[in-house]
Amino acid sequence: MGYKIVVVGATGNVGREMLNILDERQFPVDEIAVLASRKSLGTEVSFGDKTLKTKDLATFDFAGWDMALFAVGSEATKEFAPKAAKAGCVVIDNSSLYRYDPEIPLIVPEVNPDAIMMYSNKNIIANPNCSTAQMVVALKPIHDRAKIKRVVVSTYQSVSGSGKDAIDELWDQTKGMYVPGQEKPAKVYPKQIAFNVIPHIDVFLDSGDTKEEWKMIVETKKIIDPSIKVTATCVRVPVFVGHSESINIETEEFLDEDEARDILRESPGILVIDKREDGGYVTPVECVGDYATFISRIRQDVTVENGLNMWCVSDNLRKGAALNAVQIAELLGRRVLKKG
Ligand code: 2RA
Repeated sequence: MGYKIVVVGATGNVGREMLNILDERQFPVDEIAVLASRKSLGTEVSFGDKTLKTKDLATFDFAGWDMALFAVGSEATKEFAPKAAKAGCVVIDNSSLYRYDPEIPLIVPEVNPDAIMMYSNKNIIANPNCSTAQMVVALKPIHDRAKIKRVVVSTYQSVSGSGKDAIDELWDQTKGMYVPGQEKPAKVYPKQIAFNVIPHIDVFLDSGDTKEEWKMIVETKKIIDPSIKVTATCVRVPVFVGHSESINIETEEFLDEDEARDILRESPGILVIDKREDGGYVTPVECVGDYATFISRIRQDVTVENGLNMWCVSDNLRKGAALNAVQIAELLGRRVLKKG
């Protein structure tokens, strides 16, 4: 016996990855429905060796369905997630809409699985921002061992985080020869992204942080520990898939780099590739399609009493979105619904 599962936003990058991962992990599916907006109605999507035709989100009846993985923007989520939840279908939402609601659990299964029991408050579970997900997987083992006081993170985020148009924009800009100083037409981003980096993701806040930076701060506190101080600088880079992060950590207790490396090696969801030689570290092109949060460049930060530096890379469409959502569905099945 399995689950009746709905994927909402099945034609987007994340929705398609959700279907791929449900199949790859042989999630116990009794029945699946793939939904899209009216403009994408009838589009065919793959689910393993099957081809599914998308149905209309606007008219879909969620009654009798077990779980709905939402991979649409906040507007559509705001309209349809409550309908699904009210019909008894547990919503696992990838948008930012519910992440900061104190009654709604924000979950990374390797980090705070017990929070799943809060789902019944509103029948909704929130998936974290992609840049947060990989970071908290890396932070949690260190926090458990030496209690993290402060995190300084710089991100190098791929364009797939902005969606298909951004991938097309980077591709278009890199197709022609690059002439230094010759600006290429930019639509998705405020400046050229090819051969460039842009220190601006999402909107600017009064604090001077961007909303992407604010998300990493607030979500890390909600998922791991509100006492952790976090400061972030989020940067868009000309990479198609795969977010990278330079993470500096200050802990209450001293933790040497070798012990930190051993702890991380033994921790769920993490692959440590860390050799002090050419190529002894992970780069974004190597993480694409993988489930792991890769960690390299683990070393002491000797400028403070108890400091560590590390490099963290993960597929932002997978651990950063679709994989984490499917892992939440697996956790919900194991702990709560118990079918399959
Ligand atoms: C980005 N984290 O990378 C944001 C949303 N996916 O653009």
